[in-house]
Amino acid sequence: MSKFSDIIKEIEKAESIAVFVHVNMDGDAVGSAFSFAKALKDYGKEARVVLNDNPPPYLRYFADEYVTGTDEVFDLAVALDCGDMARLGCCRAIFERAHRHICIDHHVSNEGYGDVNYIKAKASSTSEIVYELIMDLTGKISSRQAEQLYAGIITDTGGFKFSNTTPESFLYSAELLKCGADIGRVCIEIYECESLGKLKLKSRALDSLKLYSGGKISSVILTEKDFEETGTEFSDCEGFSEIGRSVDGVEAAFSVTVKNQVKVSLRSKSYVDVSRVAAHFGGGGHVRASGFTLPADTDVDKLTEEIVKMFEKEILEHENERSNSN
Ligand SMILES: [Mn+2]
Repeated sequence: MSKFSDIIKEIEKAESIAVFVHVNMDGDAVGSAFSFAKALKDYGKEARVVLNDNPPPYLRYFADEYVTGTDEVFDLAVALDCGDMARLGCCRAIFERAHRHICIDHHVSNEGYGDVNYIKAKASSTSEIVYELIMDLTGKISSRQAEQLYAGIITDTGGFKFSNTTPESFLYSAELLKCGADIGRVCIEIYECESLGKLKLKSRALDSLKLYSGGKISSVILTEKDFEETGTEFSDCEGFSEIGRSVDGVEAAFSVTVKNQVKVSLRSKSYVDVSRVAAHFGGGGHVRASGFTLPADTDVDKLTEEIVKMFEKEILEHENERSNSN
């Protein structure tokens, strides 16, 4: 794996730098991208954030200047929090057109598609890596950057609740607080600015909840109709994949969202490696949180059956291993 010094060398050589994130951006994507772009500017570079889309409402507070398309050819393109090039979406061409490429990420499935790759699967979030990188690059973090990075850490760790939380998640958060982050404000922006439509969509998600395999597996399914009737967007179901996992006794949960395409999120509580199941469908992610996308005309019932079967197999394997070791 490359080191920060390799990344800094590339930054030094470049004049114009563009920062990219994954489609369906989340708090980590937005937080790491804008705080990093600011650090690049502080370092004397011309830096720009290039997004696929406008950030969803709950992340708007964390966004600074960005573009959603450009003909520019950048000296250096930096992809943050993006497990593979396909997830750059329509920004992929702009990324590929740049002269040099850096990939900074924490997805275990990332094979490294840059000239320089810094992939640390143990990091809770890309924001955690970017915090370290900024400290090496400029050694300073403004209160604004601190709020952006803190947003990235708390969204990817579920507010320090998920098992991907590291000692660094806490240590850096403490540092970010010292840098002037208003963490109360950050939480209000992310968690307490829900639209009525989003809450109604959540109620539909709860209604759709189903259990399988004696309650070890759960599903949540949202259809085009649910979005239409509640007047919501895809980004409004952010975080819903955790609903199924929160049920007592559930080990593996999945959510299927039908909106222009079929988006599946996989979650597990303590032992199922959902990134393996996601990889089977051409997706990827983390051990406890992964996902994949399929075309809109996918047979959802059949897909549901397939996922349940794969989860059952993973659960059974684990139970066999446990009884063998006893
Ligand atoms: Mn992330």
